[in-house]
Amino acid sequence: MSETQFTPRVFSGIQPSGGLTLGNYLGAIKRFVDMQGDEFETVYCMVDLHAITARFIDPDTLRHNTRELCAGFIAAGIDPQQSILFNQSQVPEHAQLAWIFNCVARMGWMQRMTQFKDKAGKNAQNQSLGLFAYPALMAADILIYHATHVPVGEDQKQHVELTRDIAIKFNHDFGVDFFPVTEPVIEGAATRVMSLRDGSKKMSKSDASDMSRINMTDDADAIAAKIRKARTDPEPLPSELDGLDDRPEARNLVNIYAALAETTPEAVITDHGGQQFSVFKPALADLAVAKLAPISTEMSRLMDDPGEIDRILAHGAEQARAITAPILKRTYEIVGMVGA
Ligand code: AQP
Repeated sequence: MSETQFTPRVFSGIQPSGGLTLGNYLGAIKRFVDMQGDEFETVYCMVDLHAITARFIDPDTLRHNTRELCAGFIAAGIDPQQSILFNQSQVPEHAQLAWIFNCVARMGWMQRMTQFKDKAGKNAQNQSLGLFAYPALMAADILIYHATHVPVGEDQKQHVELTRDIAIKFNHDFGVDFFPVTEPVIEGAATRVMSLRDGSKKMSKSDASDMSRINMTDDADAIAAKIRKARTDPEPLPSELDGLDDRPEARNLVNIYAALAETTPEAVITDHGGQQFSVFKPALADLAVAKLAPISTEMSRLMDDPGEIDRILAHGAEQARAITAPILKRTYEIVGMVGA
């Protein structure tokens, strides 16, 4: 383990690959907000270079998604005065360090990444090289800040472990103690929000069915309709938490309730155990609307002034580069690049 004292610094990012979902909010953004404060420097990124790995998005849509994601961060409580907020492509050191990490990471490590297998499916030969190399870019995103903590949803755990392996191998190969061994922060009741249509699948912005997810831009009627139609089983909620063990859809709704109410699944079962879904779902819909509607209203207000969003992102990129430029320069020196 590292003996160097690194500045406590949080980095995390979200792809502007579509609209924000409740999964992104509960698994990531809400946690990002919780980590703002005196304990850490906080750096949050719209990872637009990642967003083109699965396929190129229409350019206007990508620009819209990036601005909307920034609006979502701010509407949910990320304060650009307190956190650095920017889009990845404007800080070139991310991609530059990623190249070095492409040369650190081993093919065998990358071939074990389950996200690539899930996204590529049976069509791996036809995927972009960028999708395969995604985790090395993610490691660069984190380590170009010497970030010590990364709040993510459960699905990103393996990528953070790979980031740790890359840091350890680089430090070992060059006999330095330069990159921190970053800690994943995977906490809370909703580290893996599942699809509303299939309790075995993660809620995702790219799922073909809009009914599978709650979008952060959905209005109250859409949120209530999606929760009402969410797939469940015919049994009432159990009176003990372990009664949810083989009931993934019911478990998902309880977890969502707990995360939105900032309580535990145990407490939700204490209050709602024994209820039919015809009673629990409207209670969940009311809670979701109460928590999400103010965010979506603020998002659309911010989206009325895209120039202001662009100014926030440009300022964030400048602040980010003040951290990343010296770290890249030192990396190049360690590796032996003349002129670094
Ligand atoms: N369903 C989820 N539950 C909890 N956390 C989630 N996250 C995503 N979905 C859930 C967390 O959100 C952060 C950003 O994820 P991302 O947008 O970079 O990529 P992703 O994980 O691939 O998310 P999506 O929605 O499934 O995007 P697409 O469809 O474009 O691939 C991460 O911290 C992630 O854990």
